[in-house]
Amino acid sequence: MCQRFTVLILFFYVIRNVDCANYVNDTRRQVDNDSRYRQEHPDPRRGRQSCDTDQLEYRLTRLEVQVAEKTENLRSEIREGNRRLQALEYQCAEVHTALDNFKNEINRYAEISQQPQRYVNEDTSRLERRIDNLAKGMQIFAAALKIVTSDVGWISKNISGIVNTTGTLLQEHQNIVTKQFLTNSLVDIRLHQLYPPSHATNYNGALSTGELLTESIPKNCKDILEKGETKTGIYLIQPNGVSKPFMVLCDMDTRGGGWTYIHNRFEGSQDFFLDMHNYKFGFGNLGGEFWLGLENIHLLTGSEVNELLVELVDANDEKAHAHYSAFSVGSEVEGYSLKVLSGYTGDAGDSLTYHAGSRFSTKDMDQDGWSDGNCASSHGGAWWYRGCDTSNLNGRYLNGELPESYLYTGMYWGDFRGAQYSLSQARMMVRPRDTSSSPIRPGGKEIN
Ligand SMILES: [Ca+2]
Repeated sequence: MCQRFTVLILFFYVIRNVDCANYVNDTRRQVDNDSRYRQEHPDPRRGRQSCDTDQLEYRLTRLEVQVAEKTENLRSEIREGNRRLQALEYQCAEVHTALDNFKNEINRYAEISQQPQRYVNEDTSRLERRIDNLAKGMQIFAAALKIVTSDVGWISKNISGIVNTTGTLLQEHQNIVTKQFLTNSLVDIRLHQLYPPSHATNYNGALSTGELLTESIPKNCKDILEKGETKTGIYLIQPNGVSKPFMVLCDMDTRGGGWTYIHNRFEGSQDFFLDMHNYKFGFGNLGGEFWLGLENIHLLTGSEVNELLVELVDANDEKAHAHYSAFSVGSEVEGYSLKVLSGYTGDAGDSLTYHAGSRFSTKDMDQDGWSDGNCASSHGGAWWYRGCDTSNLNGRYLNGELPESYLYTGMYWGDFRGAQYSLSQARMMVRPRDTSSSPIRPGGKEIN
């Protein structure tokens, strides 16, 4: 049993090491080749570069996610190995105890056999046979203990090896392409497209002042749509007053298009039970599930009034939406509050206005209106909590009806399927409000 377990550990250890080493080397080769190819073969068709960089971003983002998954798998195996090692050590302790019991029994029988006068009626030969059997049993146990001890030694050695390899892998991980590196590279590439080498002086100047960038890079997805880009996808934007552009996912198809995603969930692969640091700067993958980040959401919505579109899908693929004609998130100083929210229309029900004006709370930062606790930590999510109910699209991805004990903990929208239900898909998108629309009156209702 112990030997089979050791072989199993070794097998996983070897397979994982080969996988991870190959993956790191492949990734490096891929990035080096792409970089070398671009240098040696500049593409005269500038229009295609944007498409290529999108593909590069998508591919590298996927690779980054895969490395993270492999690393996590390796960590899980180490934890499992440690758990099994502890179980084995416990079994060894039990064997030791059994051996001690055998020794005591043998000593007792030996004592009896040396005092025949007290046990004159005992069958001496029967006692001797039992003693012989016990002695054989002891030998078997001793042999088994030797094997177990050897196995424990092997497992300990293997776990040490896995720990060392994991350390090496994590060091290697630092050296491969990261999402931040990728984003910065894409920004540089696109700036290079906007300002070719013949305008190097302007290009460099623009980087330091941001003036030329602000003029040339779209402010949001609606701006991109109005410039003629009608394809849903990832684009570079730079809202007013922002020094550094960033990437966003644009929806150019829904309800007129021009929507900038701030939240997207559809499969549960991304953990959303994260701290304020993650919610501030964003997490996930623009090509998959993600939270854009409170800072970016504030930059997008803080200086002009935006619409908010919330689209929901339940486990039976039934859809619903909630549209708010005015939405704005405050600054960090304001607790990234749900500063403006009004003008609900839709068929999902209004499960957000209840929270209007509330600050954003995470499991490590309680800014909610519940004085006895933290809604974000007790309900497994992060949201603009006033109280702990009505909605939380950052709750746990549990997909479907929930037992009563899971009330309020799923990814839910109270007026659509209730709080004892976790939706299958949810996305939130913003778009600058049409300036020809009616102004917003304090208190949330529109002036007609
Ligand atoms: Ca509280």
